[in-house]
Amino acid sequence: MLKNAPRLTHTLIASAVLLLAACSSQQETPVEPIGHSNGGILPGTQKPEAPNEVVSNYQWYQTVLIAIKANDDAQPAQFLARQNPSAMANTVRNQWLKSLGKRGNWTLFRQQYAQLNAADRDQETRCYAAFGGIDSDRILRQELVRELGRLPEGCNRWLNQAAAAGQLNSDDAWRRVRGLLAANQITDARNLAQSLGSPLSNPLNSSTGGSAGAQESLLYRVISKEGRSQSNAAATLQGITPNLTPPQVGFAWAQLGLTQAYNQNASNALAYFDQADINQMSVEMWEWYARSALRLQRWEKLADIIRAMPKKLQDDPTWQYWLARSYVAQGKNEQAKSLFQHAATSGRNFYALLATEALGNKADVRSNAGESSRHDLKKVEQDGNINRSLVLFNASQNGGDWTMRRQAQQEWRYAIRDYNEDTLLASSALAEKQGFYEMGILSADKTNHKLNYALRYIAPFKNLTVPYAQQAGVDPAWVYGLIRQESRFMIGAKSNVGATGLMQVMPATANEIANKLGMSPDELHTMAGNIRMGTWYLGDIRTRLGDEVLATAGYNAGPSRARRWQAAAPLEGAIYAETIPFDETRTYVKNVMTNATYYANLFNEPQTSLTKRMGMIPAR
Ligand code: BLG
Repeated sequence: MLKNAPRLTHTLIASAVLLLAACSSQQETPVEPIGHSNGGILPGTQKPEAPNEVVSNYQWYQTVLIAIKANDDAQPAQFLARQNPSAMANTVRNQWLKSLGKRGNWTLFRQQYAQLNAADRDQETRCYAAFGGIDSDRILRQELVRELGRLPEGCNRWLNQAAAAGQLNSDDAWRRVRGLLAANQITDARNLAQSLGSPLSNPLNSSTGGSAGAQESLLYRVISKEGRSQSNAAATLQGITPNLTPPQVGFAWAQLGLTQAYNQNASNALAYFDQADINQMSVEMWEWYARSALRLQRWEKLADIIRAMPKKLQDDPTWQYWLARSYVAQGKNEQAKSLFQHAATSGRNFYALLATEALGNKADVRSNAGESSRHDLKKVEQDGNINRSLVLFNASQNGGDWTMRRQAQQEWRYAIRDYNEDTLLASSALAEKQGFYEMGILSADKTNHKLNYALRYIAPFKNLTVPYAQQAGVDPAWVYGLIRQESRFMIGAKSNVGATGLMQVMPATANEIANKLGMSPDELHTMAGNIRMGTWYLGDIRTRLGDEVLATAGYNAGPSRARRWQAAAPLEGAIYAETIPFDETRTYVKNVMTNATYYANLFNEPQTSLTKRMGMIPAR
């Protein structure tokens, strides 16, 4: 699966180096951007730039990013002075601001910050603005101090400053210290505790408690990666409980619950979560608390947990759906119905569709939006931002330059950010026509009222996909659902770990497949070879595991893991999927199966129900 765009090494183009030489005059005073950035031309309505201008701007952009890393202020200033508003310009300004903030150049920071629209300021830029006293951002501060994991450097610096000034809610701040310790972010934990006026012990493990910092260090014995995986972790926690505060103990139980849940010891997980302090729990902990009850099908318990969740999480279609199911199990059908209705209107996600089916309806693939009007198409075609994106997309195709492709995607997102549903659909049609499939899907997926299913669920390359699917004995709708999730139809896509092509086959897996089929491993890189390998593998693991849901999980995480996640008794497929302990695979299985159902409906295949597709998973 691809989280963002594929990564390929990018070689600096010779002309970019020339540009670097031409533009790098470190001594020059930074100049103010002229013209476009703030006033005059509205973003999105500028005249299209000529292709060679787009490409040379992109090359210049790359050299500017390198210059910013070397603390150069002249190059970003010159670059920004000569750009139309664009994703590139926003990135440069954000990167430059962070460099200025890091170096404490607040005069220049103030000038540049004012030129970046509030919506275009990234999180760390906002942190530096607050750190430098340029903007006060109380809401962001409250959000950040509730984060348990890693934050960018500028945000940590700001939080430490606020902690030292007594501006942080101290319960939240100490909770963050705990979260950082559990996430093995020791330096950040130490800095925050220090700023709160009570340093952690050194070494951490030596602590016997005492001050706040010493108590947190004592807690580390249980919540650290090593500590929490010991079989006697719960007993250790009970032993040190007299030396700790209730929030510390309540955090540790949640952490131990989480560890048990990830190891699929649902009973232990529930017992530990039950002792947790709910104010200490993160979203991740809440979800695993609920998943543990779900895995055991303890429906009343599940309902209690969901109803105690923070409001925002409770409103997620996932938990709306499972709360409804819990009501059904308890015979409370009326209460269930209104929750199903709510989940069913949340879009076209896994739970929206399951809820739709629970209400007796089926996936609706009738488009209520047809072809875009000439007017809308023209508007999109003449949008300077779309033009920039497409020029970069086409240029990236020539040399297989994935860094440039990623920038083309960024420019597309930037172009469509304020589009209405008509222009979104027109942009989707344009992208699809150009073969810029991932952005065609992105644009079509963003509409909520005007729906075009042919654009949402495109099915290119049918001449290869359908015959290979049939040859492997697998459902073409399933294959399309999988490709849409794996690569969004990007030819030559590569994931962070090396999975390749439309079907994202790993080189090691490709070698095995090639061996069995008498193919050359290099065929992984051809369109036909990739599809042949992927469909065959899918069919093979489906036969071995005996189930489509298991095979989907196995395709992504490996067949032996998919098998290990099976329960001792037959288990509903949706419960199996929701309790997969790998984040990537859990999301993946739900998306692939939902996509497959939409494709099956569009292809007029017989199996049009997601509920039936998910089915029951046999016992391990
Ligand atoms: C899968 C392999 C499995 C392999 C697992 O990895 O690749 N599937 C294919 O090659 C089709 O064979 O199982 S194993 O042989 O038992 O080890 C586990 O190694 C591919 C996955 C990996 C994943 N995509 C297909 O789903 C991937 O690229 N993940 C990284 C995503 S990202 O770039 O970090 O966002």
